[in-house]
Amino acid sequence: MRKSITGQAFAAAALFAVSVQAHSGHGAHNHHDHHHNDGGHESRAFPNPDTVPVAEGVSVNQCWIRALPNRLPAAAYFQIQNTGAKDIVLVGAQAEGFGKVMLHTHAESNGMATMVHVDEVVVPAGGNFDFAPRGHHVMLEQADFDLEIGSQRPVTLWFEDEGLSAFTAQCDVRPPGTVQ
Ligand SMILES: [Cu+2]
Repeated sequence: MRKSITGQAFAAAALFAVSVQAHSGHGAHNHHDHHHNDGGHESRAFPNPDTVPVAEGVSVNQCWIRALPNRLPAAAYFQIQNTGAKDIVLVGAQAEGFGKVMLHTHAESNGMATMVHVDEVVVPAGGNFDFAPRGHHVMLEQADFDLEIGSQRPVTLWFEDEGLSAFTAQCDVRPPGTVQ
């Protein structure tokens, strides 16, 4: 069951574009009823990150992935730092081995916690933005392998200005119960 929540105002709405899709009725992080076709929110296609410049003044730190068993959707968390003089706009993410990668945040709808798709996140010049549990996360879905606790996996974040730039972070894979 999905419904549009276009136009709904969130507390942090100033920081990210209006989300257009709610994942209603889910438990905290169980996206197991996702279908392949997600009503217009297929992962955006990005080129090979090696072919685009590294985002200037941008770093992605302390990245980790909360793994779930049985290849259930996992979530990646990190801090984006922008030491540059211009705001930067995160427009997507990509991760090897996952068929679908999306920017998500949490929101409340009719008293129910839901996850909503985020089109972009602005990281202000000289500022930072946290992807953290209960907030923004990169949803990693349709894994074609088992995430191994203690290993590292690359997650690429895409930024858009006049053109695309990328930053690939190595993310520590942590157990399901990890909260920090
Ligand atoms: Cu999510």
